[in-house]
Amino acid sequence: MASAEPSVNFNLLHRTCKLVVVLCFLHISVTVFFYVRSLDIRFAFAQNQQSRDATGTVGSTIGGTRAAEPPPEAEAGGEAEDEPAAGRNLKKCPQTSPLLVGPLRVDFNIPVSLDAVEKANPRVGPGGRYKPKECQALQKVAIVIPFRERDQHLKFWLFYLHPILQRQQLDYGVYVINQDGEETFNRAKLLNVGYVEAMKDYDYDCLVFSDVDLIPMDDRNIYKCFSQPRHLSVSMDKFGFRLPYKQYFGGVSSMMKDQYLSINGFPNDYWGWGGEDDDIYNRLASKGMSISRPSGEVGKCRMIRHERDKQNEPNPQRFDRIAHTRETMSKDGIKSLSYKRLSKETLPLYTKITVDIGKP
Ligand code: UDH
Ligand code: MN
Repeated sequence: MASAEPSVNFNLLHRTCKLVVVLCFLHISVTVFFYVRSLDIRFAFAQNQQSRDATGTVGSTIGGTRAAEPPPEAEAGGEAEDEPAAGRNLKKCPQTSPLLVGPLRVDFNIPVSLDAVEKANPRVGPGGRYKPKECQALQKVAIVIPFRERDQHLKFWLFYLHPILQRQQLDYGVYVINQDGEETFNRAKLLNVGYVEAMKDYDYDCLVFSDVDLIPMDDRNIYKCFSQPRHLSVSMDKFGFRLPYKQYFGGVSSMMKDQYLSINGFPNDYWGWGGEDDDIYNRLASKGMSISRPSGEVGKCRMIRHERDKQNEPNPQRFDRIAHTRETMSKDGIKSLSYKRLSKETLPLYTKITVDIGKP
């Protein structure tokens, strides 16, 4: 009878050991998972935040995406560092920037602070203005963002876009047009305000209109203008990386100043979500313009997931309105725009313009 006891103890010991081994294994797996994930995030940060040193070379902290090399158009002169490009007889920037790296990792789990974005982009001036100093930019681009209560999204936008836009060698400024008050949101009217306000600052020749929550996944998707109006967000994650329909013009688009003016800008009368992008498409089509687009590969982008905002419900009038663009476009547009500017803040990474645009 005495022999039963040690065997029970042995079984117990055996099971306890097994449990300990399983727990250890679980612990190691979890640790490895989070370690690999943090590597991923650090890599994404390094890749997207690569900066250029004073000589215009790409920094070497990039995570192996590109070797440091001086851009071919860089000047060897000893001019003052922050002297503007204009008036220095700089060579024109090349058609394709040598600083581009191609596909980018875009991740919205990284904590982002505006201070850190500011530090990572020392060449971006007040109001979110930048121009390359190694060459004369091919275009002067105003980037207009319609906005209300999306501060988290704006942080990500600034974090990702400033490094990309600098690598694209653009002379650019960022304009966040903030709709004041609680009335129904009006995206297209805010974009018209952006046009007027940006032109007061500088002789921009190209306008890029971007939602605050859309981030390109490839820096070869150049935020500039083309001989035809351009649709840039052609391959969004939320649509399974494809165009939802052929005429789709929402998200991010660009137009030369004269293209924009030739369609009388955008409609001011689309309150709430939807339809304004189709109206803009109709305006362009009615003037015989076609849409230029990057390839599906270069045009990949991510939208930061979100719920529908308050006061931006789908506009029930949108179908009726887009059926009559041709009749309404000459009356409703940039020529008939009216709004009240409440403030203009020249912040370190962008210009914030708060406006009263009225109500439906
Ligand atoms: N916007 C704001 N604040 C608002 C509303 C819109 O800043 O309150 C701007 C912002 O730039 C945004 C853009 O307008 O990116 C377009 O609005 P949206 O992002 O709401 O449009 P989207 O088509 O969303 O992405 C539709 C609602 C999705 C609901 C999904 C529920 N799962
Ligand atoms: Mn959105």
